Formats: sequence, C-alpha cells, structure tokens
Amino acid sequence: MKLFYKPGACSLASHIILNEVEATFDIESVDTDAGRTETGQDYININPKGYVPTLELDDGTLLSEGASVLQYIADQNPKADLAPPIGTIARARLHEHLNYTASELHKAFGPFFSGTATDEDKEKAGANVVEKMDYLETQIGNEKPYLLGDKFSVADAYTFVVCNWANFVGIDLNTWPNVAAYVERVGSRPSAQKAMQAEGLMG
Ligand SMILES: N[C@@H](CCC(=O)N[C@@H](CS)C(=O)NCC(=O)O)C(=O)O
Repeated sequence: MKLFYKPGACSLASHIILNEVEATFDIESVDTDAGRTETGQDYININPKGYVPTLELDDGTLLSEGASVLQYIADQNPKADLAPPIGTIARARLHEHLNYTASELHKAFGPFFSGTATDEDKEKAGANVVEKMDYLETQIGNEKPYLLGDKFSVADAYTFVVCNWANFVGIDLNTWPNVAAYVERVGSRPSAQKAMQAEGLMG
C-alpha cells in the first residue's frame, strides 16, 4: 500500500491510522500546486481531484476522500477496533463526527491555506473556526476523552489533525480547554508521533 500525502495536511489522519493498524505501507509526498509526486508521477493520474489523501492498494486500486480512506483501513483491520460495526448507531455517530470535521471544521480552515484569500476572508474564516470549535468543545472532555467516548476511533485522528492546524494560523487552542487537552491526548499517541516524525513535522 502507498499513501499519497502532504506534510501536516489532512492526509496525516490516514497516516496515523495506518500506523495504528501496524500496516505495511509506503508514503509518497505530493506537490499539489505542481501536480507532481515526489517520484515525478503526474498526480492527476492518481487523483484527478488533485488533492490528498489518496491510498493506493497493493492491487493498484486507488481510494480518495479522507473519511473513506480512514474507514476502509479500519474495516480491513477490525481487531484494531477503530470504527464501530457497520449498521450500528455507534457507526452512524462516527459518520456524524467525520462529516462534521470534513464539511464544517476542515472547510472553515480553507481560507488560511488559500493563496488567494484576502485578510477579510481570513478574518471571516477565523470567526467560522471559532464557531465550529465552540461546538467541538462540548463534545469532548475528561469524562469523554474521545469523540465516541472512551474509545479512540478514526474520527479522532482526523479531528486531531484539523484542530492542530489552529496552532499554525494564529488561533489559540487554549480558548477551548477540552479541545486543547484532546489535541495533546491524540497527538501524543505513538501512531501520531511516528506519523508526524515521518512527515518531517517534529523539528
Ligand atoms: N474532500 C477531500 C479534501 C482533501 C483536502 O482538502 N486536501 C488538502 C489538504 S488537507 C489538499 O490536498 N490541498 C491541496 C490542494 O487542494 O491543492 C477529503 O476529505 O479528502
């Protein structure tokens, strides 16, 4: 298997989950602006949407969209217990969190990483991030260390990565003590440390 990624991007969540299941895999970075991978492949042939993550399976099958990649890895490795069984309310809850992170929180950060966003766009985006974080703050805490409760799941890997972006765009995570503690908790897992190290994010 191979994961196409950009350092610190949302693909880091898939990288963390591949580590959680102790998969055998390679990683290959992508310059999405140039549309080229580290080994010079034309990325449009790998993911016509142009963004990361993309997971390439051993038989050449390509899978994109982070929420799909995460759940695929979890479902292929049920012993790791990273996603509740399909068809249960707990699995629907997982989708609920994955969708919130993908379509609300992740998208709220978009203007901070856009080369064309104005200062006004970024100001509006900052207010939007605050609103999304305010909600997240109510979803986790000492009694509920992870989004599904006591158990770490694929949604935590993704939500951790997106929340952690706050530290790179001048938004103080300490405004949300539960979120700040959660980022620390998930980020200190060996799977996350190993992935961040491999992506060159540990200094
Ligand atoms: N809907 C996609 C969005 C993926 C996405 O936004 N990827 C970003 C990194 S977090 C990216 O590759 N951006 C570079 C680009 O769009 O050129 C998913 O959930 O996987």
